[in-house]
Amino acid sequence: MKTRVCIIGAGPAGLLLGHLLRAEGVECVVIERQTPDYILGRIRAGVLEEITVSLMARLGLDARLRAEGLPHGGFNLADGERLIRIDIADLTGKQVVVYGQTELTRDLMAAREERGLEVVYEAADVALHDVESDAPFVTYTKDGTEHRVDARFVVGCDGFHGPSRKAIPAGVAKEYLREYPFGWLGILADVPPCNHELIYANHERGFALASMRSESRSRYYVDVPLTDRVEEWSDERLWDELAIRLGPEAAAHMTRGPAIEKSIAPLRSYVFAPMRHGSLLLCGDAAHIVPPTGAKGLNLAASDVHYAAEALTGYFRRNDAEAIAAYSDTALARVWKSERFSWSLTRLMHRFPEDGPFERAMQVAELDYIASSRAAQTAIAENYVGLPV
Ligand code: RFL
Ligand code: PHB
Repeated sequence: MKTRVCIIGAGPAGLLLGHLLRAEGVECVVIERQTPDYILGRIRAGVLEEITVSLMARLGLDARLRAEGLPHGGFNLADGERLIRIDIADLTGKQVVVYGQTELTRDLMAAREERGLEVVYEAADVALHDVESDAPFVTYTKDGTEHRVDARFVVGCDGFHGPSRKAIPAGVAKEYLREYPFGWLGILADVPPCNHELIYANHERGFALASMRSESRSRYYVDVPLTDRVEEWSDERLWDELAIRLGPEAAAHMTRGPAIEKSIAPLRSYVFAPMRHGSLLLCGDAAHIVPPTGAKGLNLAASDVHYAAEALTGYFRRNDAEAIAAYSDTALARVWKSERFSWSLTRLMHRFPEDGPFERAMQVAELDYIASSRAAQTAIAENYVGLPV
């Protein structure tokens, strides 16, 4: 098969990019290892920035998002008894939308046929070839047959474990990594949320987050040592722990219920640079990971895709290669700012095992400052709602 852009991975980044290119008349195909059901079974991000919402709107695929998404004009930082509300609407004039990654992906998947976006699911042994040349190609096997896709560009949207990043030689790349000494244990349950806005809590027993997917579906997290296994956390133990860490006010409004999903995700900060090598561009988790504190992962994937779509459209419609050449620098400038925000909010809201009284005093001082300063709240709100693209 011959096409202009071969996209690897049909997560949110790959599907968004595919739809944006199709909307501009740029021929492309998406190659994905898993089945649609497998992808929709993954419970991940829940908070959308304006960039993500606006890309869905530009595609005209935002009907359900508008109808079912919950606009949030604020969120809360809790520290012991204290609750600091960050009024993002008042401080920035913008808001975020609570709408699950699963639902966003479902909307993008559902529009494939109508928009003529070709996605090959269950493609095994995906491999990239000749990415340094102007004629790269991708091979894969499906149903026992080997296939080859020739393209002008390959875009790696294949997440942290995909093959795309590995196709860039170590000699030209640099990796930045920070691992955290805990993971987030998440629970999804069909119970109403304990609060109408998100609460990020720093308790002496550890971090907790109260989030949601809808008025009747809640998502909660606590941080746990990396050695903990999900089986050690019965629903009851987890609800008890959430009630303690989120504080008496939230606990009083918390409805318990059986877990629909429960899993532990490790936390890391990771950046791979450059995000382009020859004819290969990387987008989303394929190039970077943020800890979930701040809800940046999916939104960063969306901003990468925005830059990549602009660059590829410019190349095919106006014969303009400049934005392709600048793609890595453009995307990384925003990536690093989100990395910084996610890292600093993680630092502020978690109890690190190596921390002593000094580090705790620094957290208290920073939270005091945030509570009393509109400037500090604005800085947080501006980052939370999403920096401009
Ligand atoms: P994805 O969603 O990982 O999609 C990548 C796609 O590539 C496919 N793939 C391959 N395809 C072909 N051949 C191969 N060899 C392939 N290898 C992989 C995969 O099957 C998949 O379909 O990356 P993308 O599109 O860049 O989107 C990024 C977001 O998914 C990610 O940033 C966020 O979900 C991160 N994240 C969270 N972000 C938040 O903002 N809030 C959260 O609560 C949150 N929770 C999470 C998360 C990420 C997690 N991971 C990756 C372990 C929880 C988890 C468990
Ligand atoms: C979620 O609802 O899954 C969620 C919300 C906010 C975060 C992380 C995860 O910062």
